[in-house]
Amino acid sequence: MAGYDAWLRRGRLPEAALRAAAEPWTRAVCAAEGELRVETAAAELTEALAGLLGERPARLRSAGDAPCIVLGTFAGCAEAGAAFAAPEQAAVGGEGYRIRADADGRRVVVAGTTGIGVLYGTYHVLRLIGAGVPLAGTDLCENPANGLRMINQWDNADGSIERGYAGRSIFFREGEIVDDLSRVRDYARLLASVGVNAISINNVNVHLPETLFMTERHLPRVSGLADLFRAYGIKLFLSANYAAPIEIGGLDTADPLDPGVRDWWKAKTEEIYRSVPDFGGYLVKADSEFRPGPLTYGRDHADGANMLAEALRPYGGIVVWRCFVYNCRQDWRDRKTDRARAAYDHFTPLDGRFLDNVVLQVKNGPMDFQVREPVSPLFGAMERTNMTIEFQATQEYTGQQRHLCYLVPQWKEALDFDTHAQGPGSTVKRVVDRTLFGGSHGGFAAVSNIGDDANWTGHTLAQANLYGFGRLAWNPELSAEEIAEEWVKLTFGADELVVRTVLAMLMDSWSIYESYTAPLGVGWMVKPNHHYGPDVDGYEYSMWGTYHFADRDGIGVDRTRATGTGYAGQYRDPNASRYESLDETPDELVLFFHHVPYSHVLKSGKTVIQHIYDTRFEGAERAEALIAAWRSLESRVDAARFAQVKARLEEQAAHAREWRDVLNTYFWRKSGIPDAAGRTIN
Ligand code: GCV
Repeated sequence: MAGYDAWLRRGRLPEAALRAAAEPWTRAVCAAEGELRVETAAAELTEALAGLLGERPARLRSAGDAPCIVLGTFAGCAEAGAAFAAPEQAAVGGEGYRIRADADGRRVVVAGTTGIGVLYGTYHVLRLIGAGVPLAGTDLCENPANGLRMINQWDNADGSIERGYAGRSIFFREGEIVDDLSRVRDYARLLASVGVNAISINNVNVHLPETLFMTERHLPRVSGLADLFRAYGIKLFLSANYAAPIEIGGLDTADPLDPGVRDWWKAKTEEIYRSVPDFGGYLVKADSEFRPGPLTYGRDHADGANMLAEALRPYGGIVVWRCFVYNCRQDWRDRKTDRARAAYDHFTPLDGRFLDNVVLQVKNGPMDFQVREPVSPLFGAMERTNMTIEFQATQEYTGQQRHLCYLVPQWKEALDFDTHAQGPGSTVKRVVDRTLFGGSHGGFAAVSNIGDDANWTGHTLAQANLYGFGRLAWNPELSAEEIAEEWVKLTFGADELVVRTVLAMLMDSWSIYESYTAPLGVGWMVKPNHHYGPDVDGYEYSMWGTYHFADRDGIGVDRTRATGTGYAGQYRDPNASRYESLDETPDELVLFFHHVPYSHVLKSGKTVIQHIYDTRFEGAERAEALIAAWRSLESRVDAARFAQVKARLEEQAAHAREWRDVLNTYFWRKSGIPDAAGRTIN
C-alpha cells in the first residue's frame, strides 16, 4: 500500500550509501532481559533492519564480541549497564535513553532506565540509519522535554471520525471495537517511533455508544487495546461523558458534589482499572458545544474535574480537562460578547483550585485552530494549574488534507510565544513543560489526522504533521525545518532534489494556505458545518461567535480595552499594550485585534484592501507552483505516491483560485475600491 509504512519504511534502502552507513553493527541485535518494551524494541529493530538492508540480523541473547546493536536497561542488561558510568546513567530520565557507538563498527549500545527509553532509543537509531547518518562515534543522551505527549482521536463508535479527512476509524465499526487490531498496532508503532506516550481513543464529544466503552460489555476489548499500546509505551485514555452517571449509571444527576455521583465515578474508575491496570485517565470536554458539565448544577470546572481526579488518584490516573468552553449560542448582533475571551474568563478564577492530577488542555489559540490566531492568553495566566497545549493535526480549517499545510511552523510560533508571566523568556513551551511554574503534569496533545486511508492521512504529505507533532512534543527546540527534513528523508529517501523540493514545499505551505484564505488573522470565512471552501459570510450572522464585521468601510474585530471587547487586556504586558495598539500589532493579526478601514496602511506599506487582493492573487499562483515543483520529482518518487500527491495539489490549486475569486469579489463589491494593479475582479 503506497505510503502505509510512512516514515517507518521497511523496504530495502535503494541507496548503497545509506546501507553502507549502517554497517556492520546491523548484523545482529542483542536484547537479553525480556522486558516488554525492550522486546518490542528488538522486534522493531530486527524487522526494520531486515527490510532496509535486505538481510535479517541475528537475534542474540548475549553480545560477546559480535558486532551488534545492544538494547537494554542499565539495571537489566549487563552490557548496557557497563557501557555507561553512574553519572551518565543518572542523567537519563524515565523515558530517556543513551546511544553510544564505538568508532570501529563493532558495538552500538542503546540503553535506558526503562524499557520505554530503550524503545525510543531504538527508533532514534532507525532514524539515523534511514537518514543515512553514519552511526560510528555516535554518543548521545536524550530525554523528552514534556511528560505528556498525547494523541486525541476524535473517532466515534460507528466508525466515523469527527473532522476526519482520511477515511474511517481504525478503532471502531458499527458500535464495536474492531476485531482485527493489526492496523492499530501499526499506528502504535508510528506513534511510539516519534515518542507519543498517551492516546485517548474516542471523540471528546462522547455520546451514548462511546459512553458504553466504560461498561463491562466493552471493557475486555478496551483492555485488549491497552495491552497493545502498552507494548509501545503508550497509555490509553478514554474521553468521558460528564453525564455518564445519568446515561449509563441510572442516577438522576451528574452533580459533582453529590455523594452518589462521586461514589459512582469511584466505582466506575475502579472497574476500569481492574481491566486496564495502567489506564491513563479521562479526557473531558464539559460544558462546551452542548456537552454536559458541572455548570448545569451550579458548580464550576474545578468541582467537576476534581471529582474525577479523586476517583483516579488511587491508581495514578489523571484528568485532562479541556478549556474549549464558550457560549455557542451567541447573538451575532451583540458586539460586546467575544468568544476569544471565554476560556480565560472561565478558567483563570479557578487557578490553584485543581487537584494535582488534573491538567487543563488549552487550544493553541483562543478561538479554534484557525490558520492564524494569536496565542491563547491562558498560557500565561494560571501559575498554579497544570497545563497542556492542544494542537489540531487534523486539518479542519487548514485545507482538510486536500490542501498542503505543514503545521509545525505554526505550532512553533505558539510554543515560542513569550507570555512574560515571569518576565522575559516565559515562553509557552516552558509553561507546558512545567519548567516555568512547576507542577506535576504538562505537555502536548494533538487531534489526530489519521484514518483508514491506505496512507493514513489522505494527503501523503500530511503525514509530516503527525510526525512533526511527536518530534516537537519530545523536543520543542527542534526547528520546523529540521523536523521536515528528517521526515522527507525517512519517507522518500535521500535523493537531494527530492529532499530540497519537498522541504521547500512543506515550509512554504502554511503561508501559501494563509495567503488565499481568511486574511490578517480574522479567521473563518468557510462554508458552515463542514468548513471546507470559501464563504465569507458563512458564519457572520450565526450563533458561533466567529465574526469579521466587514462592511463597506472596513473589517476586523475590535478587541482592545479602550473601545472593544477588552480581550487584548487578557495578555500581560508588553503583549497587552502591543495588541492594544494598532500601530504595534503585527500585520498578520491586525484584523483579529482591530476594526480598520480598508484604506488602513499596514506595516508592509500596503493598504488592507490591496493586501487582500495581492495576497489572494499570489496565493493562487503559489498553489499552482506547488504542482510544478512536485512534477519535477516525477521520476524520483514512486508512481503511486507521486500520483496521489499530484492529484491533491491539483485540487488545491483549483480551490485556491476559488478562494481568490470569492474573497476578492466580495471585498471589491463591499468596498468599491479597485485593485491598484488593475487585475480582473468580477
Ligand atoms: C470535537 C470545533 C470542531 C468540533 C470539535 C470542537 C472541539 O468546534 O468544529 O468538531 O468537536 O472544535 O474541539 O471540541
